[in-house]
Amino acid sequence: IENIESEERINPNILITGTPGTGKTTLCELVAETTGLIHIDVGKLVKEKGLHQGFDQEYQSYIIDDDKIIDELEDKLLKGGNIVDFHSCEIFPERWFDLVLVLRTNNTILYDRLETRGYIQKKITENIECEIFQEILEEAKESYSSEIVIELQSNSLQDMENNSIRIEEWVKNWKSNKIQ
Ligand code: DAT
Repeated sequence: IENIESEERINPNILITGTPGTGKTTLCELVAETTGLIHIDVGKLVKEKGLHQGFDQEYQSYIIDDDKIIDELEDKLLKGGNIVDFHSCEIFPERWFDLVLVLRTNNTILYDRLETRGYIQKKITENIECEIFQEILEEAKESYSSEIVIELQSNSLQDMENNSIRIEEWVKNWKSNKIQ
């Protein structure tokens, strides 16, 4: 597949981004089931396929390799039909995505989720600050056209359900607009 542009894709690509713990993976799995979009968990791929330049002991996280990630995903994304899950959004080419959703979670709720996950204090603090300063939302607004960037609350299971239904509707509309 060479150079299939957004207009030529039959299925859309969605990016779900947000601070770790906001619920990206859980939401993506749900949406993948209801829409048939393929869930790409970039964090998992970084680990499994070694798309990094080593592990940062201090921050307890991988130093990601942007170029390796892009190379790994390019063919799939050009084809369309993916829901991509990653805590950063500026590394991807803008043309890949038709919709960019930024999940947001209340600080105390997020704190509990990260603590349950067993993160070290430094990593919890770093991520809570990232959420307070809405770093990922700003990053998304800087990296993509404002019409396709949407902020979604992800505090409760009800939020998750609502978000999933909303995305499912969006995918249906996107596809029917293609056919017309
Ligand atoms: P992420 O992929 O953004 O790191 P996750 O999907 O792994 O986040 O979710 C982290 C934890 O929080 C996990 O135990 C599921 C739970 N969770 C996610 N979204 C939620 C929501 N909207 N309401 C309640 N719990 C949620």
